Amino acid sequence: MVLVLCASHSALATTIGFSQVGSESGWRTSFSESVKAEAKKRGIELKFSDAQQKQENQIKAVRSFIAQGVDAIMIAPVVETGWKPVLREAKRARIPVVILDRNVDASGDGLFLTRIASDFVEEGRRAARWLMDETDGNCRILELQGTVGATAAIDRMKGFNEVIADFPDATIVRSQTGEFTRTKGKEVMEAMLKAENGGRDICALWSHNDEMAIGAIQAIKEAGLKPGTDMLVVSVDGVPDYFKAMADGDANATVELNPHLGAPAFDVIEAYLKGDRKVEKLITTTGDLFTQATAAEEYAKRAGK
Ligand code: GYE
Repeated sequence: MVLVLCASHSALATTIGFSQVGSESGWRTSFSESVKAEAKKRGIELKFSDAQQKQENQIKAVRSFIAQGVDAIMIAPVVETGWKPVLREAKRARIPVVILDRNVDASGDGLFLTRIASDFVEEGRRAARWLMDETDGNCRILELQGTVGATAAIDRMKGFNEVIADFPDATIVRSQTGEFTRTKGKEVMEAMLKAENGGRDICALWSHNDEMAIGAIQAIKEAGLKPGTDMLVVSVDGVPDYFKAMADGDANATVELNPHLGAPAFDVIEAYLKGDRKVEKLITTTGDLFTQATAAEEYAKRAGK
């Protein structure tokens, strides 16, 4: 499905195609909304395509953007692999491509202008450091992974594991994908709890995003445990619903992820189209870790937006 969101009538308007992963999480929805709002503000004609978490839909969308002769293409890829052929097609058509959020395994091939993303490895490290502090490095952990093959899942796992490797009494006892969604997070958590004696000997849940953690919190409650107390919950994103869960005592910590990737992406594209060829290959954003201590006030700030 390709939707034209902002049809500017000016002949000089820039037309940009944006292939988005889907709407699997609150963070993703904020990201899409912020790109649409920013395009509107700048008078950019944005062709927005929701891939419903399927790379094949993304590749089709990108081909259709190329066929329509857009001025630039932005891709927020589902997974890292399998991008080179379509990126080569865009290059042949001389359409600049900007990668947003997760990565593609085509760095160094000159197939895209730049990538704008946060440092997912560092997010995993921050989550782990908080948990190791909180538990003195003694913790049996359940892990909910994001989408298999997605940079956000690969790198968060890497960063987290790197930190806990220094703590012999910290172990990940079970790790499964919850595909970054609330429904799957709950379902997989139910199964993991069942397999782990109802979760009685589990000290924490480490979830690759807030959405799965929120689903899992429900599963923990249904198993008769108190999330946030009997089992600590740490994740990434910082969506309003998770701040609410922290304020209610059901969750403990999250590393915030900036969803406002539209403005820097449009800046790069507009500069490039004006002839500026000095573009950095990677533009990173970083977020802080938040805990229950400030959750209520942070929720009030975010819920009002
Ligand atoms: O954390 C999650 C989303 O790719 C970093 O994808 C992103 C992740 C984000 O669905 O909520």
